[in-house]
Amino acid sequence: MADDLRAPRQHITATDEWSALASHHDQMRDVHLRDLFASDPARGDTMLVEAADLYLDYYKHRITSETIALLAALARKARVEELRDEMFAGERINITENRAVLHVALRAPASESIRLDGIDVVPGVHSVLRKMAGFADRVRGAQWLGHTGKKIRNVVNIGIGGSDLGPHMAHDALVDYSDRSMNFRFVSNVDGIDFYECTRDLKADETLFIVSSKTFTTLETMTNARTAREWALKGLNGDESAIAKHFVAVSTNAVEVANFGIDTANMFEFWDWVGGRYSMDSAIGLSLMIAIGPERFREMLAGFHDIDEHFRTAPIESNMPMLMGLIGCWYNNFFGAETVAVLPYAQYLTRLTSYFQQLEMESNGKSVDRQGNPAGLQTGPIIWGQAGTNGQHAFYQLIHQGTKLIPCDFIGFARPNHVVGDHQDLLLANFFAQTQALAFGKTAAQVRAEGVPEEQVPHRTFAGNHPTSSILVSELTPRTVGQLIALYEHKVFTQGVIWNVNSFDQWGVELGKKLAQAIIPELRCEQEPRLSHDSSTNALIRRYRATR
Ligand code: G6Q
Repeated sequence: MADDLRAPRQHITATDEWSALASHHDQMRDVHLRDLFASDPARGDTMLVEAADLYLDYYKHRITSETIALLAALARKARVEELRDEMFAGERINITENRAVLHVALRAPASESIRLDGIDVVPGVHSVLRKMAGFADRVRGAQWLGHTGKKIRNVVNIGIGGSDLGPHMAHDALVDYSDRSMNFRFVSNVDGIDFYECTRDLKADETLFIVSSKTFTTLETMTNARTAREWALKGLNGDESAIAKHFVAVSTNAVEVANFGIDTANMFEFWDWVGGRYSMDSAIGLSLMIAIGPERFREMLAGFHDIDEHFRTAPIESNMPMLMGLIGCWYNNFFGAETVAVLPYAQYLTRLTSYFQQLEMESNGKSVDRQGNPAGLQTGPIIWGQAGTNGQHAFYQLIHQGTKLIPCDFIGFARPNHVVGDHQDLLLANFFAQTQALAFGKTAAQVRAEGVPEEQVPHRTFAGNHPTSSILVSELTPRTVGQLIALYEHKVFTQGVIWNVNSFDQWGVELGKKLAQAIIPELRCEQEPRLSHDSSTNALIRRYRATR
């Protein structure tokens, strides 16, 4: 079936469904949210969707019920539902790597079965989960001790990209559920300062390194892992036999794990059908599981599964990830919006935006379609943002009064993890007020009515008509974190299908890696190397060698 994905097809922009949306856009382009709300006071009743513990309010979008109907027709034309079913059925929809895309199997209950080439992958997933749980419990319960018999107090995940951003983000999101007597650190950058800062106050005999790498060949991770090995040996009197108690691996590559010197009995496996950026709920989440415990980790998996089920079964018009994906296409492809701001009103979610940055930009940052032709339309937007309210005192100015259209996702929680005075009401009041201000702005007449001097009126007028989605969740828990991540995973999937790109490869990261390999010896060699790059790169290398 997945072979169909390569077959020539009508370009989505040449379909009647696209043309209908283009005509509809002509009518909607200049319509203001003020008018949409004024002309249809009951608008809100239809622009809400709930899925598990997530509540999405999409009233404040420059859409009508007709827009949703036309977008749903587009999704049907692009075969979003069929492709989704192929993903869940283990078809090799990652066509450029000839791989299935089965992160949904990572959170399938043991009672379910998902087949890949006729073999059910769910038992293997649960077997690894049990192995992780046993290990996490032993580390947390001080049954797994360091080489000198000390309790493990520090866990350092070494990984990068998909092997770092997910566990790091989720650890920070769920730190309130973690064992606070332990330290969890994440080393990713090949800049030695990352390793230095993460380990400078740690003792080797109390530290466990988890080397997380799907391939176990990634330059940054292997460099940091070797540095960690030296660091640990130095702190453990050079005793090589100590390594076994202080290093474990998460990988698909047992051969390289063994070559590095980690006993494969201490390797936690995952599979090539799990993409790096879709892997935080696989063994890549081992550091998180040690932090929050296996039970909480399973709650998070249940949250992912809640949204998988919603995505798999809800009709397009009430399917939260599909709606978010389609509304994103509306701005990206018809209004020409180039970016999306993700603004979590939750301090624990400070890393969420950079996690989504990889999820969305690595998945849909493509300019070639699945047939190998130029994509012929705008694909993935730039994702950016940071936790509110801080951004309000910084970049929100541009969203409110700049010249760019920036759709925003606001994310907030009704109940705080800890009640601190009346902070929560202030936080949420800001969230709601920002979406209001962005939508409705402030007219020149309103500004004048406040007695503002005439010369200041243009400066203090807000055009409004800036669209926002509001995602309100009852509480930040492992389960709701799982739900949120799955929501965005499936939103990205929906958009990738509309744009006809392969959301599951990432060839774009390859070129720079290869070129770096050529430059490394030129920086290391004693004698002045003969350089044959472009003149700018040659000059940079010479300057570096002369000034280091
Ligand atoms: C994610 C990408 C990429 C990958 C890293 C680390 O989807 O593939 O971010 O996760 O390059 O790769 P390894 O896990 O193989 O070290």
